[in-house]
Amino acid sequence: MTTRRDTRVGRVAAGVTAAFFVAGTIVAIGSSAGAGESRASTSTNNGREDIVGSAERGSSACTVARIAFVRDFPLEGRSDIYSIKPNGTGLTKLTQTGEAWSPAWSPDGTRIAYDDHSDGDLEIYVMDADGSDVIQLTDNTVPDATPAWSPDGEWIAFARSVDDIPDSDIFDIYKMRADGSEVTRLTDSEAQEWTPTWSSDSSRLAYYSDDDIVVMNADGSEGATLEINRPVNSPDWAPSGDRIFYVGDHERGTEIHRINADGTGHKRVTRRAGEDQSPSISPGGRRLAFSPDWNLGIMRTDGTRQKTIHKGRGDVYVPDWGRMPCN
Ligand SMILES: [Ca+2]
Ligand SMILES: [Ca+2]
Ligand SMILES: [Ca+2]
Repeated sequence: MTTRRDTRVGRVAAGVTAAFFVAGTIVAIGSSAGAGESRASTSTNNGREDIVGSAERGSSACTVARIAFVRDFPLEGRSDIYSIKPNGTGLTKLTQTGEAWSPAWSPDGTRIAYDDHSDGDLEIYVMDADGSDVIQLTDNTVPDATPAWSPDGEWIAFARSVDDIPDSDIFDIYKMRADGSEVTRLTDSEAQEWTPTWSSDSSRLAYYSDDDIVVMNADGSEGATLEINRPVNSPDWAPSGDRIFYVGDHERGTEIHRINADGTGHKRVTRRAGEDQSPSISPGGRRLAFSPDWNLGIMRTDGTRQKTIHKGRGDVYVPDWGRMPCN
């Protein structure tokens, strides 16, 4: 099975941009917050980890948990990035282009990297956590997608399609400095490779490669495919324990799994008919955000206490759990 994220990358890579762009232009008139905004949950429990202070990370800095995600309107061909508190309140629309995807928090929680199709191919941008001060990092005619900020703040890994062939799905993994300089190619293969994710010490990367997950050093060396007996996608490297969470295809939908970065210790996390997509581990490491049936959910990393925190018009994709400095 192909995930809809895969489909979208493929669609963009295929250059099917006319309808996409026209639709985006039309709906831009009504690009303010959709009807779903008013439906944010009023739940106020689970606040303990939402304000993460020194207990979990050895830091005295006050931070507040925040989940960025994409809301996609497939019939309108429009997608924007929002953020929300893990208790389902405080929904905020961050982008207005209708072409944004793949939010990725900076480790200090002040910035969000993302990809956007506004200039005719995908480019990587960064914005402040409130959506202001947008800076474009890549500028070319090939797709640049799925950024991931290294935990040390130095690098942004991403995927780039290396040729101008409109229907090419050949993406490789790159990295660049967080200011867009020092673009460095890390892989060179015929595979579709995207959605890189960093190890907590910023020394290694895992990424999707043709329905597998590959782990390599952050300089591109020693790439090794994890032996997993099913098609997989959407790896997310947990901040502790050297574990990688990912999505596996099953007969009755998709499930979230985890495995150690050395390929040992596999464990299935979800057991639910329907789609469970896009795991993103909380900075504290105890919970994860995910997309159950295209809504926004959270649960503990052992699969318990599953809860849908946001439903709205459109479909939810690619949540990224970050933490913002307290004001
Ligand atoms: Ca580009
Ligand atoms: Ca461009
Ligand atoms: Ca499932």
